[in-house]
Amino acid sequence: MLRTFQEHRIRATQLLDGPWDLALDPDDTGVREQWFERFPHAERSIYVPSCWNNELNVFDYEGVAWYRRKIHIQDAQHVRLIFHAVLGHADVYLDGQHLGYHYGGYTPFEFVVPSLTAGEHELIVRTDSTLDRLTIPTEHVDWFHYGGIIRSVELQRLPDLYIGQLKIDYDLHDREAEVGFYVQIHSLSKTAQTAVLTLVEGGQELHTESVQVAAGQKVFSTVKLRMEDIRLWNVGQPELYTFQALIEMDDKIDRIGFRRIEVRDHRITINGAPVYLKGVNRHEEHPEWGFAFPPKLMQKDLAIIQELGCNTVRGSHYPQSPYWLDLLDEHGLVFWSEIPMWGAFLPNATVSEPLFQERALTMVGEMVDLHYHHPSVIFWSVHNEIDSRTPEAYQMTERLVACVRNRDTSRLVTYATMHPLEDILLPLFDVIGINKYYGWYEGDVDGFKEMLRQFHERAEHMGAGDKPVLMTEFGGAGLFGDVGWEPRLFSEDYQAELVTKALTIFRNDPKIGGTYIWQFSDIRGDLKSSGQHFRDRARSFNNKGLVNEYRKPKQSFREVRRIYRSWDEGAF
Ligand code: ADA
Repeated sequence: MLRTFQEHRIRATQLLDGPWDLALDPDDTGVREQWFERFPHAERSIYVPSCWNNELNVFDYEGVAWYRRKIHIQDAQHVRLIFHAVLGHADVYLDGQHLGYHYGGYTPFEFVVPSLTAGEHELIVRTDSTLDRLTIPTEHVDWFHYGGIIRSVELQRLPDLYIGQLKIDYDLHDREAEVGFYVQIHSLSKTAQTAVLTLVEGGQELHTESVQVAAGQKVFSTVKLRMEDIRLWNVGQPELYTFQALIEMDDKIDRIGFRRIEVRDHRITINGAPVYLKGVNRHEEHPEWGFAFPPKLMQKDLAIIQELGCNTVRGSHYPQSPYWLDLLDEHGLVFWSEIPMWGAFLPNATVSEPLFQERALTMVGEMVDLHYHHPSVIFWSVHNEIDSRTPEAYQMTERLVACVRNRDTSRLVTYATMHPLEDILLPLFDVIGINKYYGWYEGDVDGFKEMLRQFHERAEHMGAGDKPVLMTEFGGAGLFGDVGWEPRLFSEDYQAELVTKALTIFRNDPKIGGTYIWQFSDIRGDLKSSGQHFRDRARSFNNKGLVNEYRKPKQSFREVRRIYRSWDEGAF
């Protein structure tokens, strides 16, 4: 299931979930034909969506893999194939014809195939999960990056005139909104057509108009409507509006929430009121599913995160599933969305490479497009822990921030720095995220106090002293079940004490607007890129979770629950 609500009532859609043929191609020798001639009956079958690294004997496989399945088309028709997420490089072939290529991992891409004939068709996807110096993330990354088709592939049947896109935005003044609807209508017809476009909300027709579409063309229709007595979305107050754009043979449904995001006095404000952010970093990952995280478990993650007393989640380190964001929208938690540019060991030379930058810009654009309607998303983050001390980083970051602001000015643009005392990027952002591990990788937990003192001074000096600062990562490992009388390194006790002390320090700093503990759950580590430093990944896991990888609570969970629940959102 892709969303918690139906996106189409008229358009016929089908998920191609289920068994696909899979052939691994470790030497990258195959052209498409050779592969499936060599494996006419397929090497193995794999359930899509999934990650192949969760199957037997492919635990560590990084490289090329071919997927294949048949699709059956009843009567000749136009079809749209949407790949909701394929890790790394993806090439798609239909009946031997190359439909296109996509690079990414966590955002959808699609192909429209007009007039596909009735009968059986062969769909093949070549995926390549290889990381190198110009992929995002690069070969140096500290989470297991997996391979495969991780979100559903969707087959839609399109009429001659169809809705290509529905984008909704608004200007909010108190409880009045000017709402803009941008509807893209495409024609696959050989003759000019007229569409009657209707906009509906809550069973009520808001607007109707005729739109002329020339043969084979697309038109944008812009409709501006004033809405009054708006029910505002906020933390713990998940007021949502569902809109449907309709033409005769087609429709598209989407959902938004009305709220205003700003910053004031080192705080994030929603609808004018400050919200202190109590959060965790969440990887959308599980030992059985990898990144193909099932909706049922998302519901459980949400329940645990709510139990913890959180009002926010950072989606570390890539755009997470729309289903997950639907849940956050519906329960009134706010979300930080980011692209997988993970920089702790990213060579500085890489950030100036045109291909690297182009990939990053595409990823940022696709992230914003994917999550644009979710009221829970209030931060767009462009990178994590790159070397933010250099002119190369500045130049690339300027481009990324401009790319976000060109698409969306209603949210805050941010990043997470690991060099707070030397960082030159502070002025580029609305909000600064700091990742630091006092009490784990460096010094004593009290080191946070001096670091923050110096940071605030420096931020002031750089003209960035007013910006809200969020502690976006801090924490330490605690091996599940290792409980004792004293806080030894790697014990649950040590982790609980470290996190508790750190939270108290941040809470007493009026310039800190919120905290995201590293991390919600233990995750699988990436051993290939592990240097000496990552010898601390016992069990090959990053063990800094408040819950283990099966979501069982550690002592730190109970301590954080006590603390977060005692903090009132608006009280600071
Ligand atoms: C970094 C990084 C995280 C994780 C963490 C850790 O801050 O952003 O992805 O690797 O360190 O556990 O060391």
